[in-house]
Amino acid sequence: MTSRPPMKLLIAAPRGFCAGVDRAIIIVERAIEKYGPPVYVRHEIVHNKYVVDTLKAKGAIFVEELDQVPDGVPVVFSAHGVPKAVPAKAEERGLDYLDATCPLVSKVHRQAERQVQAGRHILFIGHKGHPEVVGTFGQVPEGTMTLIETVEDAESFAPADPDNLSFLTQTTLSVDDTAAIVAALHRRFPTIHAPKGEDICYATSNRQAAVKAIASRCDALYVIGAPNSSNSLRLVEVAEREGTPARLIQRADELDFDWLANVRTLGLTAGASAPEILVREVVDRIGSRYELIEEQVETAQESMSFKLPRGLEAA
Ligand code: 0JX
Ligand code: SF4
Repeated sequence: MTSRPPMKLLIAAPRGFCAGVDRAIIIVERAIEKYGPPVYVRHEIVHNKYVVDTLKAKGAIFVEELDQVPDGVPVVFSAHGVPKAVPAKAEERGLDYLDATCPLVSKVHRQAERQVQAGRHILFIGHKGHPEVVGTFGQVPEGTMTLIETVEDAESFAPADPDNLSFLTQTTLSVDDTAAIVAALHRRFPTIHAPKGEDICYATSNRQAAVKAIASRCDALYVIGAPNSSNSLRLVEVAEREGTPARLIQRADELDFDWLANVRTLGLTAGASAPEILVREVVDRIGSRYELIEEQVETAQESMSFKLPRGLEAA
C-alpha cells in the first residue's frame, strides 16, 4: 500500500449554515409536514443545490415566480426576501404563504420603508440582479432608491438633494469593499443618514473574518458554496485578497487534485447556505489522497437563532 502524503487542513469556524438559513429550511420542512406535499417554494430557499435537492425529495417544488404556483397550494418565499408585490399577489389569489425571509433581511426592508417615510433618497449598496436586492428595491416606490455597486458609483452619483440621503446595504457583501464605498459616501455627503447597526449580517462578517484569520497560513483555500451564493463568493475574494489562491466548489466531485499538487496547507470553509455534510464529504475525499492533519480555527462563536413563523413552531 502506498503511503499518502501529509497535508495540513485548516478549517475555518464559523462556517456554513447561519441562523437565517436554518430557519428557512425548517420552514419548508414544517410546511410540508403541516400541509402535506407538494409545497411550492419561490426561488431556491437558499442558494445551495444539495439543500434544494433534499427538500425536493421531501415534496418541495421550486419555481422562480408566483405565477408558476397553482391555486390552492401553499408557497414559501426564500430567505433572500421578496418585493412587497409578491405577498400582495399571493393574498389576492388566496394562497397560503409562508415567508422564510431572514429576519435580518426584513430588518433592512423596514429601514428602507422608514427612510422613504422620512423623505430621504436611499443609496442601496448591493449587487445588481441579486434576489435580495430585487426584494429590497421592491419595498419602496420606484425612484426612491439607487443601486450603488462600487466606489466609482458612489463617486459619480449626482443626487437631486445631497442633504437628504441615506444608505442601506445588502446583508452578504464584502465587509472591506462596503467600508470603502461607505467612506466615499460619507466624504461626498457628510449629512448622509447611516443605518443604526451594520446591515451586513453577523454571519457574513464572521465567515469573512474567519477566512482572513487562516488565509495567510494556507497555500490554497476551498470555499464550499454555490456560484450564485453572494456570501460564498465573498469568501473566495477575501482569501484571494490575502494573496491565497481560492476556489469555490459545490461538492467533493469538483475537487481539483492537480491544483493541490504543491499545497502543504489547505484552508477550507463553507458559505452560509452550505451544509456541514458537504464539508465532511470534501474532507473525506481529500483524506482519501492525503494524510490529513486537521485543525479547526475558531475566530468567533455564534449563538443566533430566529423564531419560526406562527403556526410552524414545533408541536
Ligand atoms: O446569495 P446569498 O449569499 O445572499 O444567499 P445564500 O447563499 O442562499 O445564503 C443564505 C441566504 C442569505 C440571505 O441573506
Ligand atoms: Fe440572514 Fe445573514 Fe444568513 Fe442572510 S447570511 S440568511 S442575512 S443570517
